Amino acid sequence: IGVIDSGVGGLTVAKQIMKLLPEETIYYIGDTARCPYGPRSRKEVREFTWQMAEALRDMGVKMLVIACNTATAVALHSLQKHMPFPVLGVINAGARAAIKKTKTHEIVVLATEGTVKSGAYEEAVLSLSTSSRVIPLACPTFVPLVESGEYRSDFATQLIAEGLEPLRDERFDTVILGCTHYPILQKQIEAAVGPNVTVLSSAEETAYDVDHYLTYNHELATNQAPQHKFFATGSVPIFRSIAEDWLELGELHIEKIQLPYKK
Ligand code: I24
Ligand code: DGL
Repeated sequence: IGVIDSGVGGLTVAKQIMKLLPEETIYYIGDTARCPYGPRSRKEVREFTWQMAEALRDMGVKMLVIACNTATAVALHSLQKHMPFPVLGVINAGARAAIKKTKTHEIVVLATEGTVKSGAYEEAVLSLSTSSRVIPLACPTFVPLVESGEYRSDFATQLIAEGLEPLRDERFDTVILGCTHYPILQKQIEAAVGPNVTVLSSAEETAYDVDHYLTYNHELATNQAPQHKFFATGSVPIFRSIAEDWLELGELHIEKIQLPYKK
């Protein structure tokens, strides 16, 4: 299974897939040299995402998961049309889970600026449930907060409260974490929105989608010792320290990759 992301954040999605489907082999590309995608133009994000998909196509994956919400928002449909294997994104999975959960049909989506501007979550939610209302909120301080490593501090609690301030007068019962990094902040976001609101991670829902797809198509792997491979466009040692800390699988196979990729 190929997994692509703007950097290391998509490891939240990769981890959920590994947990649910431990016999699958993951090939992960993180475009760490050009991360973050959140503030970039649609054109750039689409081009970079295509380069990663083409690299994994040339490596022979059986399906592709776009772990990055920003990349899903702008590149999912074109990749689904042109790649020779199924392509899943993180947005539909999160939207579907929210529809199942909500009672009031008022759903908040927290995401990067790029994802919010694209309107992709509204589109996904409304295509499943026309009676739902989506309240999108860009939280541009959250990715830098996670990447600063200070996400457990009092400062973090305060920054999260400030970021969610625009929701003060809104009514909603469900929140979608529409960005790879936000599951790291899940506990604090839950505390900020209170006990009557369900907070859903697109990362976890995407793993269920992958499972359903492979089960239904009888394409599940049976490999007791899968040899995952990780590729980063930027520094391998930095990628290694974050990935090994996060995945807790011991020493990982990590290579530097150049995009566009030459076989
Ligand atoms: N978390 C993320 N990105 C980082 C980070 C982090 N540094 C500390 N932590 N850095 O994303 C991004 C900077 N780039 C520079 C170029 O090379 C790649 C990295 C979220 C990770 C989600 C799995 C905090 C941190 C960590 C380990 C696990 C989780 C985590 F160090 F939040
Ligand atoms: N991976 C991105 C997302 O899920 C967050 C980091 C970035 O902006 O590149 O939207």
